Amino acid sequence: NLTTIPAPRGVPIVGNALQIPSDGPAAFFEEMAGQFPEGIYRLALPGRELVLVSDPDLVAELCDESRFYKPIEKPHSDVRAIAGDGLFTARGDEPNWGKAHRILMPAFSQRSMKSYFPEMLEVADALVGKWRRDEGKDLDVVADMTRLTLDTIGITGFDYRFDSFGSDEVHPFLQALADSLHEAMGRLKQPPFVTAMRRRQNRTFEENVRVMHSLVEEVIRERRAGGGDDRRDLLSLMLNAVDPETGEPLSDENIRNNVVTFLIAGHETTSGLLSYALYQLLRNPHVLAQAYAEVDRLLPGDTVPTYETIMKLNVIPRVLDETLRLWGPIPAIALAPYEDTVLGGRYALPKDQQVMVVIPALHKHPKAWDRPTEFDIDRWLPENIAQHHPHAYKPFGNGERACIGRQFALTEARLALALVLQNFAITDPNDYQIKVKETLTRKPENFMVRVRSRQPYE
Ligand code: MNH
Repeated sequence: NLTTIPAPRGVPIVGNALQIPSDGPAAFFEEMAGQFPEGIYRLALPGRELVLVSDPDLVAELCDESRFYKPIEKPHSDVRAIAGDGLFTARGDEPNWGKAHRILMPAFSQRSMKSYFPEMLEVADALVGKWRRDEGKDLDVVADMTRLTLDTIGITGFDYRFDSFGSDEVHPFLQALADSLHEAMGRLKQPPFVTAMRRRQNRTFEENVRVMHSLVEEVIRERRAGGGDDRRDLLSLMLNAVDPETGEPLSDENIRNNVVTFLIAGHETTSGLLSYALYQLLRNPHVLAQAYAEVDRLLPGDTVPTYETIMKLNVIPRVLDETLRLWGPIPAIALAPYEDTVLGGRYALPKDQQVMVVIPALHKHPKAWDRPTEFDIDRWLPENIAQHHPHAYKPFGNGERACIGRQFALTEARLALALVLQNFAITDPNDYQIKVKETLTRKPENFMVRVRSRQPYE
């Protein structure tokens, strides 16, 4: 009673690789998912096969951590050239994953979020300041949300000031990151011999990695040189704490890799989330009105938000939850079986077969979601959450390899959105039609808004 996993037609040797558009695979994976009502299909890529799953019941099986692990294959294996054995690209059986995970977990507790709050507020205020200066002009939402999230993880995590709001230029770290991620993602559909031949691109890739590594090594050197370390941030934990299980500290190289990892993972996704959230609010004026009403009630006039106020928000968190359903910045997670296994009672998977969960298709699967494409924040009222399919919503991944920064991202995003709405009336002057730009994550490309201050001028 085993069934073959359905597949679209391909061509010899490169299989389906040529069908994957060069500007990124996520939209293609989602579109193909729509053509296979089974909720599972496979693609042939040079030298390997990929299984793609969007059915929530099949995803539920994949999320069983006793059967499946997170494999470090393409694209993770190419991103590993940037982030090494940092948390995101470490293999689960590498001792350095467990060590860093245990050492860093306390830095993501609710208590830690409260301690980061003043710095999160300082950066969010810088965003408001820039938008006040730019009132009436077209504002590049992704660029400014990226300034916000990069500066926030820089200051809270490492006491490093990118000062992105002080410059019109893209920070060299970000340029190197964008170029190297583009290269890493491009390798997804290249046979290894083609990658090896691309000498000039490979040299540029290495130079970009060096730019990022040397900035991070400088940050670490400065902290060490600073002597007495009274901060309780990610960097001080990594430099001073020992793993409760082995009693060992992190190696210098692993610290470097984790600082790189947090600078990247700590900003790319949250900037996408905030950008898509504004996009959704502008397209759903009744929800925008609810969000304004909430902000005007909890933060009247120019009230300065506290951590406690942000935790009282109710509409804005649901806006973020629903944005993550429709536009989660990470469009796929990868899993693989420890042993030969059978999925859904009918699809044979050999040991270590890479399976991708096609998150945008899962998040709109008709088995799990009514009116799947409708932006409805009431899905996230507690009584409705209780009715959700338990494995149809994975914006932060799964199990122990799920996002460590979830609370950090949500705290930062709630605050930023609340402050923006407290201060500005927002319009979409160009009637923006969404176009998605894929890097490792996805973001709305060329999304411009205009703002008008809601606050009296001093
Ligand atoms: Mn985050 C892993 C989504 C914000 C740091 N993150 C993941 C994964 C997803 C994810 C999905 C699992 C990836 C995989 O299975 O390969 N992360 C998000 C989203 C946001 C986000 C949608 C914002 C919104 N992430 C953040 C922030 C930080 C962070 C903010 C840090 C401050 N994330 C990580 C790290 C991992 C990760 C580190 C890897 C965790 C591990 O494997 O141990």
